[in-house]
Amino acid sequence: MKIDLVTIFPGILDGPFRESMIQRAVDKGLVEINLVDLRSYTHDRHRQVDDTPYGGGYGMILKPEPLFEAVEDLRNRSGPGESRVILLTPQGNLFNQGFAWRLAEEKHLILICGRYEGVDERVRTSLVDEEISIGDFVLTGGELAAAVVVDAVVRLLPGFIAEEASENESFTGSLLEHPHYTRPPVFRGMEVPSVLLSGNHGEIARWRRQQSLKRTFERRSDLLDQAELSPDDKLYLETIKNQES
Ligand code: 9D3
Repeated sequence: MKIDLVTIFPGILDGPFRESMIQRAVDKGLVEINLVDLRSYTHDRHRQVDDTPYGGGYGMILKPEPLFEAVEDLRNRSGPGESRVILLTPQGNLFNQGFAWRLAEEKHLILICGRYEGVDERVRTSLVDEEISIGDFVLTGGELAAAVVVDAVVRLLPGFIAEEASENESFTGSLLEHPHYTRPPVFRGMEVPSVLLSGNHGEIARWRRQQSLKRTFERRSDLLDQAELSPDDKLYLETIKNQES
């Protein structure tokens, strides 16, 4: 897979990818990541990438010319129809694990990091295939959102981690994790649940499943609607609900 990130602040994205597990994926040849400075696609003396909004108002808008030139240049380096152009914007579709799985199938992603008050509407309507937001909070630009998307997608690429670790986690349809413990068995008076020290693998699996169900019920009951629940699971959830009332 190839990922191009188009930004006016390549420095923001330099560190996150070079420091992390993502660099390991690059070293292994699973993915090629390019930081593309939007300013290198300007032709004027001031290397201007933004301008004031028509009709007046506050803030600046990313101009269409450098973005079109950048994306067209990057696209030409892949085969026809192989590139998917994505704009990071607060108005985009909410990113989730299913979205990440879908993007992990692509050959070439071109991620445009929005800045200022936004991008010229013609970029949206005739250059961009898809718009993504990473959540309902306000960032100063799309760079950190793009880093989140790249991180979530690259770890799904075949060869990144032991397959069993990722295959079981569609997240949609899954539960929150059970509690984890490691040594020591007693830390500042806080004990590890004795079942985990028992060596009884059937009991341990049952305890973990019930802890997952309890946690999901308490914190994210919305996830239970899509979860695959066995008759035992449903019985256990009933007993928790009855305890509450
Ligand atoms: C004051 C005007 N803002 C309304 C809330 C518009 C605005 C434009 C651009 C606010 C933030 C930004 C910069 N954010 C992004 O480019 C962005 C983002 C985000 O802010 N939250 C979640 N996901 C994303 S993806 C890109």
